[in-house]
Amino acid sequence: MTTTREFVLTDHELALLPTDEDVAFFAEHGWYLSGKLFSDDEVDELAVATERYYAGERDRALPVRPPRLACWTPEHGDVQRHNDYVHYESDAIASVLLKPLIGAVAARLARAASIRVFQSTLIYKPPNPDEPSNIVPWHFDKHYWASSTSDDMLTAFIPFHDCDEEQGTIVMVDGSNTWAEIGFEDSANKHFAERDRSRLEEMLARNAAHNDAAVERIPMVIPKGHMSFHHCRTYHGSGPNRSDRPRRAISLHLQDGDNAYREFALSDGTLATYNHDPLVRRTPEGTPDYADPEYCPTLWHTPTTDGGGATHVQI
Ligand SMILES: O=C(O)CCC(=O)C(=O)O
Repeated sequence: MTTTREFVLTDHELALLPTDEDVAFFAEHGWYLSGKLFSDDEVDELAVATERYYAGERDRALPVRPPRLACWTPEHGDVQRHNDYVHYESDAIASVLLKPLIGAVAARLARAASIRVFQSTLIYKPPNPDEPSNIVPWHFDKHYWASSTSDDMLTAFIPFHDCDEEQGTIVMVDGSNTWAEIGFEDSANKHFAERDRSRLEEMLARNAAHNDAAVERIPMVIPKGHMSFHHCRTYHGSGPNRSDRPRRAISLHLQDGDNAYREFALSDGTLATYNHDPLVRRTPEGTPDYADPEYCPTLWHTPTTDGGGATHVQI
């Protein structure tokens, strides 16, 4: 499935790019609330496409099931839902989600020339204040991405509606992206749902103290069509959904163009892995290729021509 994508922004979109001050803010604080990157119609289209996904519609299936795939199905019941690789499995989702403007915003924030998709996770928090699975404990994403070389990866959290604390919006720990880390342990490489929550709370408190920093929680109040971005070392989490509506969103995880697979040894000598590893094509060196356009399409490539002309990239 090779297509040609044109990387060009309209004047309206150019005005939505982060300013130099926004980029400096992101570097210091580890989060950024964007302008309205999707129209209401685009968000509604995305929501409809995800309803069809939940109803079982797929354009293709993963050829193998990776070991830590998030894959909610109705048999799991009314718990928090996570589904990975939705940009791969559903063309209707991909056609809205993979909007170059999102990549252009991410490229500015990461100070990168190009941005590829790393993962997309469809998320649904049922409206039940007592549902324990709705709580997302404090964590940062680089822990899951130990087999990636980049320290500049980032995530766009994209709700399908206005999203506030009552609905259990994502909450950032301000400035935690700049902290030095202590106490890294192998279990950090596991998804938060598989880890001991009290250990995660304790890890955050210990790391804050080590950095002489307070834990300042910043709930992202996100209007429809806007999205929050966070750096891969920013601690974040989220609370219960106390509203009468489901909290619906996609986390679009992004990698800068330089990111590649690396060997990262865990304490027992085994290598850290990511779900892509059994799926993506191999590099000439025989390692997983995190630039495989099937799974990790290019979302944005900054034009290099002086006149701001469009760049066309085969993906
Ligand atoms: O769903 C949430 O509240 C958190 C999502 C998350 O952890 C992420 O986007 O990296």
